[in-house]
Amino acid sequence: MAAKNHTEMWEGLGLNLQAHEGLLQVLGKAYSDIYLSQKNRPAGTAYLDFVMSEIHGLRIEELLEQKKQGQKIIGTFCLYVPEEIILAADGVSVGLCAGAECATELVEQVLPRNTCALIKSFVGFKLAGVCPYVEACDLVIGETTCDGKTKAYEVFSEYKPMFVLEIPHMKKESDGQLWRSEVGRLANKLEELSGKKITAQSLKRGVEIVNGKREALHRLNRLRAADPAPISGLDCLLINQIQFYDDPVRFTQKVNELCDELESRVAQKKGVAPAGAPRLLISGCPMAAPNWKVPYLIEKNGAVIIGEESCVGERGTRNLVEIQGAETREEILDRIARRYLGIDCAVFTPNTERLDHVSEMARQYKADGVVHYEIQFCTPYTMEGNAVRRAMSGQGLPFLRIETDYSMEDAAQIETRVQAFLELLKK
Ligand code: BJ8
Repeated sequence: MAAKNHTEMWEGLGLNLQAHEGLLQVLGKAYSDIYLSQKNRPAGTAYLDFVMSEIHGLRIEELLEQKKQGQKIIGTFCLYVPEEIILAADGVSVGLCAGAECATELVEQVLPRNTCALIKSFVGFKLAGVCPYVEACDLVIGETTCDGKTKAYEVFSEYKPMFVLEIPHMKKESDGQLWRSEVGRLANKLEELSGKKITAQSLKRGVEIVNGKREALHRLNRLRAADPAPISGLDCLLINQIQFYDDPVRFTQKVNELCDELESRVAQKKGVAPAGAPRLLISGCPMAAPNWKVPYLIEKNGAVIIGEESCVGERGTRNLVEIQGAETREEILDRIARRYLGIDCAVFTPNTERLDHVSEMARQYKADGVVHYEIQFCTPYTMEGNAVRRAMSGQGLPFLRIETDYSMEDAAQIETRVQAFLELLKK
């Protein structure tokens, strides 16, 4: 995919060059078939095309340059890891969740076959030696969210230095205290790794950067909900995926520029699909890059996705860290901890906030139907699927559950179900 030759850099990172080349070819083809074939895209999406064309090239060059300047590269797998604290330690945060099948045979030698595709994918990318982000990391932060991830990190720690955060599964006062102490432990670890003090001032700067990024995404969420939709759900998903790789300040600026363009498209009623096209909300498991299968099958059949209740979507970005009145390092860490414990991941029990949030998004964005996206073998989200169905039927909203993995084997079957669902919405 990359225009410049980065072979030397990839070799220096220890990538398996042949397997990596194969991956880039598959990715480049998928991107061209799914993204570049879209009609009426806003001009600002050229930035997304550029980032994707250099996702293993120029961005890695930047990271390696930052490393040379003494900054630490920190890999993460979950929204529970506060980027604000990484930035406050002068680090760079990169998301390592992966959305493509990779080295399945090798993975199944170290993980059970019936592990979710997301976990198999990140382990596969490491075992196959095809991810320059993993190789560039100085430290990888895991978390005790679902059992699959928790145990997979034990395996992963055989290959990379890891630090695992304990995430409570309830939200009682004692859970809040445990979580706050974990946030403090993370700050101490990052100070030790970077040799840089985390101060109230550096935390404030981290909060300002990450809040700015989330505010830009809130603006995008409001604009994309117009009818006709000024931008596709596929492009919005990609923006949400890129936020985990791109420099946060540049990303915020680019999203805001795109939003300026979307404002004028909304005013001119210029859409990517005709006004009145079926509007679907997606809810469920995160779709890490390059997992585009289900949104592609939905939008290619004439519907528009007007929101994602997902960690690669609004679940991850909706709340800001409120630091008004917090002055000291510890007070700001309190606020950060509070904000993150508010994330309504399905690993929590009870988790009624998530049902409220899906309902609120469906109402606010005037969804015609909801698609619940479940990665096969993901117990938390698959279990919650019934509760989401009940909540949606209480609102009179048609609901479709799709349980799948990262392969394309079931694409035709999913497409048929999507088409039948869209027919139902017309009635
Ligand atoms: S805060 S959703 S990013 S844990 S799909 S690995 S849950 S078996 S990804 Fe997640 Fe953090 Fe929660 Fe968000 Fe397990 Fe399910 Fe696989 Fe999952």
